Amino acid sequence: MARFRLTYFDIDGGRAESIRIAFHIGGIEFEDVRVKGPEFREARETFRFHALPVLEIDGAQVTQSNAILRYVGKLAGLYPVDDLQALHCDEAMDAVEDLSHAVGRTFGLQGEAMKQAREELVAGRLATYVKGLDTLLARGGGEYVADGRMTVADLKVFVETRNLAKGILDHVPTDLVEGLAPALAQHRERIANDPRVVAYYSR
Ligand SMILES: N[C@@H](CCC(=O)N[C@@H](CS)C(=O)NCC(=O)O)C(=O)O
Repeated sequence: MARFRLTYFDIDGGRAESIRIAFHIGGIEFEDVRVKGPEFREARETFRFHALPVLEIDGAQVTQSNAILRYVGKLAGLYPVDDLQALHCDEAMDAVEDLSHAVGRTFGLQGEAMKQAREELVAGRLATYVKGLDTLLARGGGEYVADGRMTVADLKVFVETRNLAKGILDHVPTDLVEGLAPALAQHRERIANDPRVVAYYSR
């Protein structure tokens, strides 16, 4: 097996979290490099697109969280072989990326500007994406996004819906998902309680 080194910020969430969980579930050894802000700023230009996550495979750098997640998902048996199910997986993963970008645009704002931006976000893009993800879950049969089992798409959706419920985003109600899409909130609990995910968090 190749030597894997995954670099991301030292947070329990974000764009690398589903990749870390997938590595763990697959029993694939990897170096889990967690950087803090100043370290990132110092090393920023060494990363191809000056952003994280970055995966090094035998020293060669690859970027883009969904591309990496798909790759690790294939290695870990968490990505569908069937092309249509794979498409359904990709759709959910890319939708979560859109949602992350929308939330990311409100970072760094202060006071009233932050409040206004977050309220608009909650009523607009967040509501649209939470409801949209709910329809993807319904299409997958209600329990999982695709393939009738837990895949990397479920991990990615779970990390995002859990993030929304943590209370770390000012002006975003922690029960937003429950209110708009109860089945998606149940999905978050289903994935959180999956023994493989429980094992990751209790490692
Ligand atoms: N399309 C990229 C986006 C990567 C990205 O924006 N990463 C953020 C952290 S989640 C970052 O490194 N931000 C720091 C910066 O841009 O200075 C991906 O999916 O990996």
